Amino acid sequence: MWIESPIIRRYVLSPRIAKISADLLSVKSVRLYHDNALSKEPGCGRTPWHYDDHHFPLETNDVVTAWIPAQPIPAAMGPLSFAKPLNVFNLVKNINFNKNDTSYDKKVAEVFKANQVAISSEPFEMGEASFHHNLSFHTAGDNRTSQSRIVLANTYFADGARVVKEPTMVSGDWQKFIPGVGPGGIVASELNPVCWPAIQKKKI
Ligand SMILES: O=C(O)CCC(=O)C(=O)O
Ligand SMILES: [Fe+2]
Repeated sequence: MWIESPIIRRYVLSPRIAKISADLLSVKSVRLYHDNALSKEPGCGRTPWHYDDHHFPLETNDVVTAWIPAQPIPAAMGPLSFAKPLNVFNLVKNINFNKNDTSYDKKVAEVFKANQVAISSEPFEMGEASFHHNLSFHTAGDNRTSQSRIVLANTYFADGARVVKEPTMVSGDWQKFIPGVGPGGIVASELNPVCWPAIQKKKI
């Protein structure tokens, strides 16, 4: 979207959002992996528990997604919710997902109970934003309102990261987001600009 829309570009390349991402990762510089519009329509079901690592073919764990609602998100609209602490992903990484039933959710609930995992689920007011690491285990409820739940989610990563050697099916459209760079290459295509530090505009 950021390539086509000047408004979205200002948002996606925002030094303020990118600096928060860099600070959270404790890295000096971040680039954009991709932007994303997530519209959960009225009646649409839950976002199953998952962490994002598998979706990004980036050979680094310094990856963060800024998930920013375009309207308030009350509990009934399915706010993004997180399992805490960050290392919960270790407890769930071997549970197999089954798209035909709720066995995955049941096993996750068992692991949470056995390990006293805390779930943080809060509505978002207008202007509130959330940032999640690529290993953060998260979910979102169904949209039980009559309005679309629209969110813009930008994913940033530490400058210098490479594409993994063997991207998988789950890596999705990665070549669209990193054009001209193959497995093992440094992720620095024209679609992965440095968003922090901000490039100084030269005065002429
Ligand atoms: O918006 C959602 O329901 C899920 C979003 C998500 O999983 C993500 O941004 O990583
Ligand atoms: Fe996610």
